[in-house]
Amino acid sequence: DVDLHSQLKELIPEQQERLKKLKSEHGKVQLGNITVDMVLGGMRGMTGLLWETSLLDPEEGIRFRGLSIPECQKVLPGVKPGGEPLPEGLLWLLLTGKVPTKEQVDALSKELRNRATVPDHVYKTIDALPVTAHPMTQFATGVMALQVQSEFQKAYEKGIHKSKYWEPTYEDSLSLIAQLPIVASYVYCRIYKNGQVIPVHDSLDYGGNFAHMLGFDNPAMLELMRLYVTIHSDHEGGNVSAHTGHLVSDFTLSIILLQGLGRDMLMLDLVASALSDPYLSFAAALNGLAGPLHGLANQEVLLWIKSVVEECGENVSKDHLKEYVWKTLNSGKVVPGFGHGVLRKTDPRYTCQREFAMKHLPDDPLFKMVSNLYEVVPPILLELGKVKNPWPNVDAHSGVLLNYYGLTEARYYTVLFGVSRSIGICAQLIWDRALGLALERPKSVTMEWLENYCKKA
Ligand code: NMX
Ligand code: MLT
Repeated sequence: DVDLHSQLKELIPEQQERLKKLKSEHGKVQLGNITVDMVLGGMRGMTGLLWETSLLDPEEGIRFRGLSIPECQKVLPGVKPGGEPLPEGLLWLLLTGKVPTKEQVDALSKELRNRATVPDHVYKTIDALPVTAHPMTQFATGVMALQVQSEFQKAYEKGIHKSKYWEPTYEDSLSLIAQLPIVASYVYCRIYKNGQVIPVHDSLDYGGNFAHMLGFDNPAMLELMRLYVTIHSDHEGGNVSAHTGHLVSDFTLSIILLQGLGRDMLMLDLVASALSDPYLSFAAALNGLAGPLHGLANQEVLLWIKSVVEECGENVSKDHLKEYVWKTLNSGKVVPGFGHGVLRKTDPRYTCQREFAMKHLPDDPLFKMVSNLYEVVPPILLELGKVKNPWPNVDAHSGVLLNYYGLTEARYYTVLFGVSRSIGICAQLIWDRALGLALERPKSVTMEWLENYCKKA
């Protein structure tokens, strides 16, 4: 069967049974002890979420439905045999747990193209913002404006039965994933190309089409975009954006654009209400991704590298690089692209981008600098004595690849991350609804509560 929806329909009852069994047979099994350090340390190391689509191992990195990145590169269909994986194939894998055939992926590419239309009011909403607004602000605002179309919201208002929640969530999710490259490329063209937008191509795949709409038709850049979207799609459930999307699907976060009294005004309206639709949830996730310790780090890395070039030139020596790293640290800043909340080794997403660079741009001076940073930064971070993971993460590498193919506008990079992340967040959101996962509401305590508790412990 080439239809993703029918595959999912078949799978859902067996997974619902599986969860029921897990709850009834093992509901009381303990998963670990919570320490005060964990409460004070951003819940690091605390197992507290169910996330079906991917799992992160601290040493080995991410596995999508059990498959590592090199395995995905091997088994997921590409445009040509041996090519980079098509993100649609990954979406299929995340949703069904099965590796799709090329035929299934082609059908999904077509379905996404068919859903790729954006109503006019979305552009007008974005246009109400100053062109100088950060690309992530423009992008998230566009996503909020898309929400007007939500099938889930309409169905909920009509009184849909909870057993059917997953169906309009599926509809919204696929439409949202399909629409995002259009909104994202609109933002790009608005800011950097005087508003000259490029329409959706009528036969290209998802990643290829996105690169095309940004104005890039070099086949290597199209391959890079397929790889980029695939590896940025999902990183289990506890990272800031995925967790926000999952959590906020229990709360409505709406940005309302008011165009009254002759001036534009942006107002943030936080309404507590269960079951926010995929548009609302994903807009919230984007706002989390826009933080510099999370998705914005890809922008920060390239800007940092460019500041090195400005000060020391492209062929900076390792000793000079060391000095620059220390200067960054001594001015109270982080070295962007290094470290991680869970990983304790080099991020395999970094490694596969490094392999891409060695194949396609081995002599690029900025790639050489990234390679030198790989040698120079970890020992310095270790010397600080507090950094738990001195190794590079995904963001340490992505910018120089994009820059090489002409996508040089670093402030835009997190939008690319955002488009990619929709695939993981939406896939899990469909399962959240299919499995009827509980509203998330952990307990918080005060310092006084902790002090009293510890006195008695
Ligand atoms: N440069 C300088 N200091 C660092 C770095 C770094 N790259 N990484 C960690 N530290 C510091 C951290 O700020 C903390 O200092 P303090 O106790 O003074 O607050 C200390 O080391 C311990 O932090 P960790 O437990 O190692 O890291 P944590 O889990 O808190 O944070 C990151 C993880 C990713 C936020 C952190 O490593 C970081 O700030 N890295 C740079 C930004 C970055 O690359 N973010 C992208 C992550 C990937 N993504 O796309 O989301
Ligand atoms: C991510 O891709 O979400 C980042 O690596 C951050 C994380 O996993 O915490």
